[in-house]
Amino acid sequence: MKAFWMTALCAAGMGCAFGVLAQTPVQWKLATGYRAESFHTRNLVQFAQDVEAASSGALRIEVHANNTLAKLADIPAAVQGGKVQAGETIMTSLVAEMPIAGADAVPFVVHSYADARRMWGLQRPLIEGHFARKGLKALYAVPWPPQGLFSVAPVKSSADFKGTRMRTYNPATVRIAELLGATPVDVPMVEVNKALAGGQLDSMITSALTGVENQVWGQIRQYYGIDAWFPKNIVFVNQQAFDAVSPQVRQAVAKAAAEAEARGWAMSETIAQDSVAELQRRGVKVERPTAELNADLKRLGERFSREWVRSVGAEANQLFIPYYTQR
Ligand code: PCA
Repeated sequence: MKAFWMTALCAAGMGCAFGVLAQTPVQWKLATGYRAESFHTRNLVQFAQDVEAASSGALRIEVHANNTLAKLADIPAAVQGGKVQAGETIMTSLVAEMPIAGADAVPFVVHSYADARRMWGLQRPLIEGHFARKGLKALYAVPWPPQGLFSVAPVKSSADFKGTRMRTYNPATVRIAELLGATPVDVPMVEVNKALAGGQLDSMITSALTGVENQVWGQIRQYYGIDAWFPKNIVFVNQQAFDAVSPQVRQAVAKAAAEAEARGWAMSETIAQDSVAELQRRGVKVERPTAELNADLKRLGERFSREWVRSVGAEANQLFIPYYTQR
């Protein structure tokens, strides 16, 4: 009861000192679908520690990694329904409910971390609006390293994909597999190693880091650094849970989130380079795509882009027009 009144007073903006709250800490569970060792999760744990320190223990965020609390695909609904207070997901998994989140996986729009930053700056208000309408508060987003092409055999042109099996992780990769004439095989990030070892995959488009985490060198011989897109993970909290903590704690969360975002982008960029080097050390051939493959992929990207803008409508223009004009 005491906790309830303190929370109510704090929520009403009655000014509650951290000292008082420290006796009745609030706890949020935060679910993620990625491994504990993944840089996104390490960044999340640091975020949780920063919040705890900055709020003098008034808010504890418990990070549950590796799909243990909720499966990656179920995390947004779990947070929306209040089963879990906070979560992390990959934004491109949200396209059914917020098509603009798919901007992250339109091939060959973003070519560098600087481009990705500019894109996020334009996309952020739209994404925040969609989250708010679902009763969620978006906290921060961090990109995966650029997406490259992994293959068990050398690929010379798009014709080499015909009749092969391509690992997919979102609607965009499914469409790309279809456009290449490959069979899409949906495999969660944490099961890529098993699927490869089981001989279920011939290729995939993902980050060099994901290749390293899944130790793909047993089967994968080739990595082409095509930098196709930079998908982002987004961390969010149930708005009611957020509103139930004091203004000072909310401020501590916002500050730690901004720091986590800056830290995460820097980590991603460093890890992008380290991961390619690690693939090479492990005997994966790191090559540029042939001119023919490159041209095929660019054509595919343009087609995907046209389809995407048409299906998303006004919001796509709200994002792409300033993206392409304000350089
Ligand atoms: N790794 C995740 C998403 C993007 C990435 O680089 C995956 O492959 O599922």
